[in-house]
Order: sequence, then structure tokens, then C-alpha cells
Amino acid sequence: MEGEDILYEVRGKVTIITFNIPQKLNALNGEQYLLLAKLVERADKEEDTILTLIQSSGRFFSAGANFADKSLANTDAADLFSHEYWLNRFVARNTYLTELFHNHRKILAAAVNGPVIGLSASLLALCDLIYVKEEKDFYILTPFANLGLVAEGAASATLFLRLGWSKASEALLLAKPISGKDLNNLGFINKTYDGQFKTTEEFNQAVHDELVNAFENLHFDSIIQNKQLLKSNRDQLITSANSKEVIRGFNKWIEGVPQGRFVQLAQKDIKHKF
Ligand code: CO8
Repeated sequence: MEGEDILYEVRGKVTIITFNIPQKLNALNGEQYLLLAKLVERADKEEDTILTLIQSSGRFFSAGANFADKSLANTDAADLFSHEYWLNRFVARNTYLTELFHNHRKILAAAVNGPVIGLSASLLALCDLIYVKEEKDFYILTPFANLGLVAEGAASATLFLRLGWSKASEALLLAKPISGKDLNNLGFINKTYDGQFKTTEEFNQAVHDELVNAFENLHFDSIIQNKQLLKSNRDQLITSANSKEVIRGFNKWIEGVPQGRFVQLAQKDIKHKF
């Protein structure tokens, strides 16, 4: 195990990455998203693993970007509206993170203990397999339109691909949460474990064990090649969405709208609609 906010462990053929900030509902600041990118890249390069499992702690899988990120609050006002700052802190980081999730060579699975918001929801939509603890407690929320932002993490492509046009439009144009029930009906979720586990830790262990059992005795090179083949269907869509999204998002930061909305959210002057 390494680090504190995000844990990294190799257990047999599986790399386990765990969000470990339950008191902040696993919201991640810029450095933590970058750390996540580095850990996913490291998992990709592990010699003996076939599966990368992303799991979490507490009641939320992840509440998205940390609206109280201290590095934002401590940044000089001139920097906060500069091209240099947002190219580095937004464009480069989002492009890199999204590419790494999209191009991950191993099976990328998520054990989802609770709701997922923002950039984290976009990353979830880039996972191959999604296992959910309780359908009734689960939703994804992509509230970019409420924050003066645009889709991130290739969500403008993945939501359309995985949920269809109508639900993707609710999610992105109206910033509406998509319920666990809808996500299950639409095939976004592989399995739910309703009522089976009291704690997130028990649930995480069960998903791990089920997946290990599922890939046991399969030929790993066939899995890797099948992933390449499956992924090639979405290559152009994801790559194109990623580059268009980061430039539009960058323009919003330069305009200064999201900075204000993040402050309002932190002060509870605005809320997301449920
Ligand atoms: N950032 C920081 N802290 C958070 C966040 C967050 N995103 N979400 C929750 N928390 C904290 C709360 O402040 C609270 O802390 P404390 O107990 O110290 O007051 C604790 O977690 C529990 O939260 P709540 O009391 O609000 O719990 P509720 O169950 O009442 O509400 C919600 C849960 C609905 C999730 C609510 O907390 C919420 O709306 N959070 C904001 C979610 C959000 O908008 N995330 C950002 C999405 S946009 C995105 O991810 C891409 C932006 C890219 C930015 C790139 C920057 C460089």
C-alpha cells in the first residue's frame, strides 16, 4: 500500500486503487486527479496483472472535483485567469487522465459503493465493468452546466454511447442526476448487490473475489487483444471528444465563470438539483 488519499496495492493478478477520502466524499483536488492518473498508468505497466480495480470508501464513490481546493484559493488573482495556469492545471491534466483511462490495456473495473459526480463520473464511464453496491443509493451526476463548465473526461462521447442520446442529454444539457435504476435498465451497470453488504469494505472484497473467479483460467493475451478490439470502436470518438472538451473547458476558465460557481457551491449559495 502507498500514499494516503489514494491507495495502491497489487494483490495477485489484480491492481487495486482505492479512493480514501471518505470525509470529503472522495472529492479529488487537482493533485489527487494527477496522482490517480499516475497510478492508473503504473497499473497498466504492472507485469503480472490482468485487472485494474478502482474502489472507494465511505458512502460516495467520488463527489468529483474538490470545490474547496486550497491551491485554487491560494492562487494569485492574475494567475487564476491566465492561459498558463489553466493550460497546465486543466487542459494538460484532463487530457492526460482521460487518455490513460481510455487506453488502459488491462480490464478496468469499478466497485461502486455510492454516487459518482463530475469528472469522476466521466472516468467511471470509461471503465469496462461496473459493479454497484446498492442500486437505490447510486446515481451519476455530471453537473458541468451548473458549474459554468462543459463535459469533461470524454463524457460527451461515453454518455451518448452507454446511455443513448436522451439520457445523455438529461445528464449534460440539464445537469440531471441519472438514477441507479435507469443506469441498471440501460445496461450501464454489470451487477448490483442490493442489501447484501453492510460495509463498503465487504462489498469491495466481494467484487474483487467475483472478478478473480471470472478471469481465472482465461488466456490473458486473448483478454488484452479483445480489449484492444472492443476499444478500437470508440477510439476516434473518445480522442476527438477529449480534445474538443478541454479547449471549450479552458475557454470557460479563462472567462472566469467556473471559479465563481465553485465558490458559490462551497458556500452553499448554489446546489445541484436532485
Ligand atoms: N469538494 C469538496 N468537498 C466536498 C465535495 C466536493 N466536490 N463534495 C462534498 N464535499 C464535502 C462537503 O463539503 C462536506 O464536508 P464538511 O463535512 O467538512 O462540511 C462533506 O463532503 C459532506 O458533504 P455534504 O454535507 O454536502 O453531503 P450531502 O450528502 O448533503 O451532499 C453532495 C452530497 C450532493 C455530493 C454535495 O456535497 C455536493 O453537491 N457536492 C459537490 C459536488 C460537485 O459539484 N463536484 C464537482 C463536479 S465538477 C467536476 O468534477 C469537474 C470540475 C473540473 C475542475 C478542475 C479543477 C482544476
